[in-house]
Amino acid sequence: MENIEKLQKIIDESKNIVFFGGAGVSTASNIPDFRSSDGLFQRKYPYPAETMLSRDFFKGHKEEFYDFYVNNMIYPDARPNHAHSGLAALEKKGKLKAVITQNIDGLHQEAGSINVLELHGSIHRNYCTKCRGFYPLDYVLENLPVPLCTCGGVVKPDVVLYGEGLDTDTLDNALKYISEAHTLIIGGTSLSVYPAASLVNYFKGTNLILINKESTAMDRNAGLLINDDIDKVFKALKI
Ligand code: CNA
Repeated sequence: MENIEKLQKIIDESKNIVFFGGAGVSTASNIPDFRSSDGLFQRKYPYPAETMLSRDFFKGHKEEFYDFYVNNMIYPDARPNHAHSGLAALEKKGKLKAVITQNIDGLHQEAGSINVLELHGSIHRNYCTKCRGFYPLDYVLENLPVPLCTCGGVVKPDVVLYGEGLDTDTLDNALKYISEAHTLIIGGTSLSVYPAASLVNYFKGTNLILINKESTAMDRNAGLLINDDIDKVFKALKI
């Protein structure tokens, strides 16, 4: 409770908050993360999850890729939780300047957040590898095992696969928001996927807050460390 009061005070007094988050933000929405004890990386598949979500695997095994991707990364019934809605409310109040996320689930936007920088893309955007035409998620789900464009090209999710680079404009923008922030809240990320995780090193503001159920490499740098469920933490805040 003491930590929540401290966080509440920081939020009340901050005018330039930026949030940097990961898969742990959506576990309370029933989307498993990668590295928790019940995360995707603990399950048994024909190949490691990182292999099945790689650029090379997409190129060489499209049907297996889509089977794995649709069954493990797509949760059409997932709804935003208190963390998503709390961040959207902070933006509306003019306190939060950006949500920078490694998530691909679109739940921040569904909760009402406007300025969302998706470092790893989104399941909701899909494009034809031949003519670059864009398709929504429904099109992919309705055209399995391998969705094809009307031009005959293969449709690929606009998601950064292992082995692919991040969009440089999104990275630059994220870096700008973090380096100008007064308060940085890092939540629900193991901070182990690069280059995304290195962005937090550009923070030079006053309050570095870390919210995670487990420990991370950044714990010692945090001014306020909250080892708890981020959904519970945001539920307890008055925004
Ligand atoms: P990760 O490496 O799986 O780490 C998740 C972190 O969140 C861990 O440190 C957990 O301890 C922590 N955590 C889990 N649940 C909670 C909770 N309720 N409250 C607080 N902390 C919690 O995931 P990262 O995001 O760090 O790694 C980046 C990958 C995961 C990105 O490339 C994503 O695309 C990818 N991913 C995204 C989703 C999604 O979009 N929802 C789901 C699974 C994986």
